[in-house]
Amino acid sequence: MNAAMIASYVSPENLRPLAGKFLRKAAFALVVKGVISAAIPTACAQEPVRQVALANAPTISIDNFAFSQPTITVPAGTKVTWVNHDDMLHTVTDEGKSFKSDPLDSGESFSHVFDKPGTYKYFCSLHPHMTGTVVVQ
Ligand SMILES: [Cu+2]
Repeated sequence: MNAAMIASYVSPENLRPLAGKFLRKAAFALVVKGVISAAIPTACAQEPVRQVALANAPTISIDNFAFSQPTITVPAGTKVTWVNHDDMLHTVTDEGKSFKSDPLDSGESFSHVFDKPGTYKYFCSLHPHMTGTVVVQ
């Protein structure tokens, strides 16, 4: 291979298609990166805050002789609050006897902090057909 052959091989005409392909790839990568980095901050900024708020202080309503969330799953250390919205006394009573509220009048609430992982089935001792479960992870 002589100098003239090498020169023609690496001439701009030969390099241009390669360079064009490379530049298109690079531009595409930048666009994709831009779209992703533009989308991530909003998703990351909002999601954890909402999840933490829900995870830290879940509230279960008692309405029409039922617990509004029959089953909830929370991390250990979570404080769960029940609020009675019925015009009727209800209790929140653990089957395993680890917690038990006094009879709650309309508008009254009861809270319990779940420190130990496990499945806690509870009911209303005045209306035992009212049941719920707290799963602590
Ligand atoms: Cu009840």
